[in-house]
Amino acid sequence: MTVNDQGKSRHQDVVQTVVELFLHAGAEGWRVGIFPHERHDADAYGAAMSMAAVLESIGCETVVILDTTLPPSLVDLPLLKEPLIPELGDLLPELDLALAVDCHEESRLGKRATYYIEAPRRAIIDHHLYEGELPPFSYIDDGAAATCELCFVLIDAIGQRIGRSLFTNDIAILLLAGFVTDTGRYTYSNTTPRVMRQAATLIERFSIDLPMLHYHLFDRTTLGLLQLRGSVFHNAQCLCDGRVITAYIKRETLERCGVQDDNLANIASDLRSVEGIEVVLLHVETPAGIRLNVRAGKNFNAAEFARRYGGGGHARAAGAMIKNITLEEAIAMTHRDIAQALAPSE
Ligand SMILES: [Mn+2]
Repeated sequence: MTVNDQGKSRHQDVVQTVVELFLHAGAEGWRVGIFPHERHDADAYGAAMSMAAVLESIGCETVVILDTTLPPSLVDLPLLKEPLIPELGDLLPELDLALAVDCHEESRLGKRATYYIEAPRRAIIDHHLYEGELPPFSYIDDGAAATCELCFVLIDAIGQRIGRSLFTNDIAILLLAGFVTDTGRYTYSNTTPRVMRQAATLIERFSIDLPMLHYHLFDRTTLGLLQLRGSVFHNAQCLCDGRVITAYIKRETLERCGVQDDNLANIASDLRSVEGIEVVLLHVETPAGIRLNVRAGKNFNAAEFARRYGGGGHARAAGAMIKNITLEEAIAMTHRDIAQALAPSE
């Protein structure tokens, strides 16, 4: 059952069906395994942790199953359940129900997919676009800004059925974390009136330190990372009549600033904010070669450009590793190629 192409009453039916399943699971003391998508973000984590707490409070036993330890931006969120990480050697108990949150395809679960598939029953809470057949207990609404928005609906509905509210201060923090990250602090086009009403309700009912929550999720950085960003912004230059912005990061700068290679993802996106820019080229000197990060607006295909160098990715964000070449040579080559790619065809 899904809701995206159906009316409001249908939506209510799906919510009721999933609520009944959870109440039955609680009454029977089922063990529920909760599976957020791989490399979980705040929405997936918030949905998994809050549903674990709610299902426990109605009688279930729960396990939250992750593929990796928490990224730094999430370590200050409430940990309501110590997660199991099979890839780090944790053994999984037998499950009565597997619940996928913030995803619905097995492929989004990585190596954990086998545990999910082997469970005798499956359910889904998700807000991504879907295709094809889904198992019966699938609460998927691609009009929702976040999976946490759908968790709010479910937690509220379960509470109404049993006559006591199941929201807690920790659950409020987890749901808000999902809301603000998936909506980019309520700025993306997916922001719904409902998610803002839910946020208002949580802020009204609980004492939430919003500045601290946002600091941990978005703003926290290190002096080294700031200095690295400074050096990138300093060497950035525009090409092709201001349609392209290009910059580089030298190995020695990374070392001097004490920044890990995997901490750089946002810098290329930051460069995209420059007015009039259609394409970003960020060159990073790594031990394996020159990594090229490409970001593009809707009139340029970043993946196609990255494929010139054996890379790939998405139309808006792509990358390639250019081997056996110096930083200077790589920059000269990509500058020549981007000018050619953007030149009007004759
Ligand atoms: Mn999400």
